[in-house]
Amino acid sequence: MTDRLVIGPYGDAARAAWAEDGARMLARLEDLAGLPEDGRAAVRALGYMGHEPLGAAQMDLLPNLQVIANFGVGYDAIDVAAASARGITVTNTPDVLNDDVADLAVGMLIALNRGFEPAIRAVREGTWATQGGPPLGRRMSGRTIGILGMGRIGRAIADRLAAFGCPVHYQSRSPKDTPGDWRFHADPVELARAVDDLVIAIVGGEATRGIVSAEVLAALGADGVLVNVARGSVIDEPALIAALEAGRLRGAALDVFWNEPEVDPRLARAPNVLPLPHIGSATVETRGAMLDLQRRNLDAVLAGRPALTPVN
Ligand code: 8YV
Repeated sequence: MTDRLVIGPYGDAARAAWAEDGARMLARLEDLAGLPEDGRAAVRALGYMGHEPLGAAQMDLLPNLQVIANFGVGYDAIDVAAASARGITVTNTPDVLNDDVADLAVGMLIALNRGFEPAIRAVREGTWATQGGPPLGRRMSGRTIGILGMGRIGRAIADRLAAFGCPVHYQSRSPKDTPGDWRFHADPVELARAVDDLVIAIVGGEATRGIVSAEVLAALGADGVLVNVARGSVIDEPALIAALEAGRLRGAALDVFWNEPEVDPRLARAPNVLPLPHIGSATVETRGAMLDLQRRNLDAVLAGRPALTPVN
């Protein structure tokens, strides 16, 4: 009976790697309860890929669990306090995805400001020939950009934007060691008021739920665009929909949503929204590096060594 259990919608390459490790695989968290008791008792290491809440109820189904290795840097789906109370180590996959998520955020900002979507449509639907090109976009280089959350990913985004000549402002719990001309704001509303566009790179979880409030959106203003590569939970989604529908915000590029993979049709279909299916880390290179780190975390704990990237 195997001591490794893996849960989540892994692709073929990852499934082959887990099979090499002798891991048992389940597609969904809810399948856990269907495992026989002796199979659950054998599990000492759990690899998790997903955003469904994994809490005390699931942990108690695995009485000998020593480690939960999350496939992702954000571990807001996992009840870390419940894990700690049970002596379970939780690990994540930091750093290996910084470049991909930052590349995507900058791409989203350019795509919104330059109007990629109406431009692509003009070619595909033939209106370029009949009605001329799409409406003019806006210059992205030089726009003042606010970054909400100056962690490792926020920093990678800001470094790229600095190269575009964009003045950088940011909000985080405390000022960070950044180039001298980057401006710190303690308050998200103040940050939104000071910038043209806002990029969200803050951690998810209860502490940041709804931090991008109606007030923040109002402060960003009708010429502003919003980019979210963090978690859907950080935005007050109904307030965002209202602002977009009323033209109180120029646009939003969203890689994450409240109820993903279900997306509110008002966001999925709005012409001023660029919706993406949570692809921040979704490259061959980065997903491979994330899997490697996740597997090495499981191996380390099972071998009695310290985890490589623990969060508790
Ligand atoms: C997901 C992510 O892990 O790293 C994170 O926090 O959100 C992503 O990389 C990935 O989509 C698998 O769910």
